[in-house]
Amino acid sequence: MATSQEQLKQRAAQAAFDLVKEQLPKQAVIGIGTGSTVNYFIDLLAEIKDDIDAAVSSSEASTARLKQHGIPVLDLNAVSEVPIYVDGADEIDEHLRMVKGGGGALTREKIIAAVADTFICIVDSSKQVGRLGSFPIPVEVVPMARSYVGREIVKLGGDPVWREGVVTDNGNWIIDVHNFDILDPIHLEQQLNSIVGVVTNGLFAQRGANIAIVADENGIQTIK
Ligand code: ABF
Repeated sequence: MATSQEQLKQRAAQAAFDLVKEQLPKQAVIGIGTGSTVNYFIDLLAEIKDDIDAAVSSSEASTARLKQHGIPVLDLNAVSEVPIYVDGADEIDEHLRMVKGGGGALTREKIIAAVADTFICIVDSSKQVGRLGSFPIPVEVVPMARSYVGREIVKLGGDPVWREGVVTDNGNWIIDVHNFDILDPIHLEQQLNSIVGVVTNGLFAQRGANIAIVADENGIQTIK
């Protein structure tokens, strides 16, 4: 019987857990992303909670799950080093550049990724793409700038759709941008960042993952 996507997510999370158990320094602070694949990782992390100091978290949802397991969650401002950050993605290419933010947590995810020494991305193989952008690029915006940012995105060749009804953990709104033809993800990430009113965009290309753990039918691919 075919392996379900949920089983593949669990498989990726297990592989990341095995790697973290081996490589995370004792009593370190670990960075935790957001999403269903990360949730499997959080549930596994509980097994070694006595060996870690605490976590820093990319969303209220992940914070709640960590605390349910009795794992302390610190404010990032109280932490000077995050050796490892574990997070999922909506798309990842061969250069370990990603599209993230389908879950709406892109800003805090990108902040912890910036601080972390090693970003381990855990995905099922359906997330692997040759070119980023089939998944609409999430852009977190200050609410008052939504229409202006939308107009600027059209000038860049994208089709902006307001994720109506969604407010991020930071109190902002999200625009999902369809149909970008992304030849240079780093350049587009920089262009989106420079639009006044944009808080964060979901292209993680300037700072991609260091390691991708990809679960497929045959097992695990670890890409560096
Ligand atoms: C998160 O991982 C988000 O950036 C992205 O949307 C999500 C993927 O979620 P899932 O693991 O549930 O597919 O970091």
